[in-house]
Amino acid sequence: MKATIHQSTLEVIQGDITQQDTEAIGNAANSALAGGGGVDGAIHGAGGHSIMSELKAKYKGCPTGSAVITGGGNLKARYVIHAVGPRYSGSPKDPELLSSAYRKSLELCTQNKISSIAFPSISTGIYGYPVEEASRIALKTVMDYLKDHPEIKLVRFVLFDSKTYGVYEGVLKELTTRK
Ligand code: AR6
Repeated sequence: MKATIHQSTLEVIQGDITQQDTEAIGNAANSALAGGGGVDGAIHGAGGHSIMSELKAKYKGCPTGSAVITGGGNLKARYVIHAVGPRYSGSPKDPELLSSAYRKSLELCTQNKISSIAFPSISTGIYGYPVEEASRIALKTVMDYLKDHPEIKLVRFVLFDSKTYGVYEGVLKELTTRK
């Protein structure tokens, strides 16, 4: 499903983030930037060792709610933006931190003149964030950013499984048909 947000496109699809040809892809990383399972493992696996080498050379970790950028190694995408979402705890800080992880990623796009990015569903796997709540935060944060940042032409959410895709699609419909 696609929606137009001001001058930009916001899209949700079911698929594999490692196969996306957007200029950047987002990663759901941990604050040690140490690699791991889930989408992080898939991105490092497909992108090759240069991504971890660059992370180690340039950054000493990344706080939760923030993001760092590297090249994309063997991926089609030229850049990977490693965002660190919160481990779900039920605290009022969870939504703030999740929103901030997306916003900081988008700010890195603006700073690096990246006009298209694909995101996975940050925090909703190993970190246990309930998908509907997380999808609302993710989509709202992106929509708010796109309103002020027409330089970003495309944001695509790439959901791995059909259940998560269905939730994102439903929430995007709701957010874009509301007056
Ligand atoms: N493409 C798109 N989405 C994917 C892919 C893929 N190839 N593979 C998995 N997903 P998770 P988190 C989905 O657990 O909850 C790592 O160990 C997955 O189905 O990858 O933020 C890190 O190093 C789920 O919907 O990320 C951290 O330690 C979503 O991606 C920790 O996990 C996010 O699930 C981060 O946990």
